[in-house]
Amino acid sequence: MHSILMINETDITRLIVKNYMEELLNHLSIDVAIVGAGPAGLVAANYLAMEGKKVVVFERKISPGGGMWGGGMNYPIIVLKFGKEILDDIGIKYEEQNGYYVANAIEATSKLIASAMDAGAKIYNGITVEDVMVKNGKVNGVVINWSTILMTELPVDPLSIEAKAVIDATGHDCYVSRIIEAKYGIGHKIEGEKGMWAEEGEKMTVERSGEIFPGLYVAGMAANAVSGSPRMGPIFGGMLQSGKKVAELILQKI
Ligand code: 48H
Repeated sequence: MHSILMINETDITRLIVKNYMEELLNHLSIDVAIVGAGPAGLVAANYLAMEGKKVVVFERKISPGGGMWGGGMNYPIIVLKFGKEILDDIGIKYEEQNGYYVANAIEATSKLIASAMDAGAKIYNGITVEDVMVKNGKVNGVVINWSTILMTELPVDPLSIEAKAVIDATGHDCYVSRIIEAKYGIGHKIEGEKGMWAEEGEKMTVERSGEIFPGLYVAGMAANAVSGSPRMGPIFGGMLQSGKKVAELILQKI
C-alpha cells in the first residue's frame, strides 16, 4: 500500500538531477564567474550578487571557504587590521582588541558562504576550472570539469560557461592567471608570493587586485602571488578588501 509518507529512491534521484540540471542550464551564460570560494572570492560574490549580478562561484573542493576555516595554525580565529566594514556588511561578529579586530574563523567563513547565497550567488562545489575561454583577446568564460574526473585523470573533455568577467580567486596557486600568463602573457612573469611581511602584504594585495588581462580579474592571495608580494599570514582584511575592490571594478564595467 502506498502512503503519502513513502520514500522512493528514484523520486530522490529525480529531484536531485532535475534541480541541479535546471539550475545549471540557467547559468550557462552569466555576468561573473568566480574561480575559488575562499574569502576573497566569497566577498566578491557577496558584493556582486547584492547588486543583482548573475554570479557563480566554482570551487574544486567539496566545501567552500578556502583557507579561512583554520584561522592561524588551525586556531580558528582570524585577525583584521582593516576591512571591518566588510564584517559589518556581512553580519560577522568581532571584538576590537589592541587596535585589531578579532573574529571567529568558523563564523566568518560560514557567514560569507551563507550571505553570498542569500544575495543570489550560486556556489558549485566539486567543480574545477581547468581553463578559460578567450575570444578576440578577452577572457569570456570558464572551462569546467568535475574535480573527481581530473583527480582520476580520465580523458574526459570539459564543458564551458560564458561570463562577462572572470575572477581568479584561487589563492596561492593563482591557477587561472598562470594559464593566461603561459598562453598569452600578462606583461610580466608570475613570481609567486614572497616571505612573510604582514603589513606590506596586506597593502600590496589590495593595491594589485584588479584586471590583469581583458576580462580577467585577480583577487586575494592570487593577486598577491601574481604581483610577487609578501605573504601576510592569518590576517584577513586584505583578502576581504581585495574581493570587494574587484567586485567594485567589475560593477563599473558590466
Ligand atoms: C576551482 C579552485 C581552483 C580551480 C583553487 O586559498 P583561498 O582561501 O584563497 P583566498 O585568496 O580567498 O584567501 C587566501 C587565504 O585563505 C590565505 O591562504 C592567506 C591569507 N594566506 C596568507 C599566508 O601567508 O599564507 O581559497 C582559494 C579557493 C580554495 O578553496 C581552492 O580549493 C579553490 O580556490 N581553487 N577552485 N577551480 N582551478 N584552484
